[in-house]
Amino acid sequence: MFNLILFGPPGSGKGTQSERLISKYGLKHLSTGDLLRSEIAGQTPLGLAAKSFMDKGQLVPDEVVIEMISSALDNNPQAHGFLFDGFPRTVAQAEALDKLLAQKGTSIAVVLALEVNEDELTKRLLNRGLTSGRSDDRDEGTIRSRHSEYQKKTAAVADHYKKYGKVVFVKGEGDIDEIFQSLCKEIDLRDRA
Ligand code: B4P
Repeated sequence: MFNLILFGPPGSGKGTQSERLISKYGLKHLSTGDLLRSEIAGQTPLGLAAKSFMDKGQLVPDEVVIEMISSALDNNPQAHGFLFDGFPRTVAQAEALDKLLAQKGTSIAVVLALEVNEDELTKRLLNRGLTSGRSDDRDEGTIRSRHSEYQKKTAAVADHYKKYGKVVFVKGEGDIDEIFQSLCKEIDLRDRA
């Protein structure tokens, strides 16, 4: 089983590159952002609770997203591997993920961290907000809050996996196909058996 985390700040290209990577490598895509938006669309109690955090650019509480990922892992026993997109976003989430994977006799093979400067991130998200219908992409203040949540709570996740030598930084600016090739190169360097 080959499990990877696609890591990076909001707007760094995680969702964009995940689509391509899952199709090339046959991994099961687990995006907590997508899972939460689907709960919101279904107007479930979880979705309604999550929306109030997401609209403010804040992280949804750890216990909510950890439970979602735990169910998703249990519901996909046939998967050859998972691509985690937008998860883990706190050290507590990372520790919970490591434990869940260990219970299944597997672990994270690599964390691919996309690097993009903040002005470019803001530009991309405002641009996506013009067409996506996502309330968290429309307002520059909310986007800045998302960056600040990232700096305060999420950046430390890279340090957590650095301890195990699992983090590789990849330039996330420029041509989408070239970034994809850089990510593939890192995956192909690792044993995917
Ligand atoms: P997510 O859905 O994970 O969204 P994101 O980080 O904003 O987007 P992503 O990084 O995937 O976007 P992409 O670059 O592909 O999270 C949304 C919210 O959900 C969070 O703020 C939080 O509230 C909540 N949440 C999710 N997971 C959570 C967790 N684990 N714990 C707690 N809360 C959680 O796309 C951005 C734009 O850039 C697109 O328009 C794309 O076309 C463009 N783009 C991509 N690559 C480009 C390139 N190379 N050049 C130019 N444009 C590019």
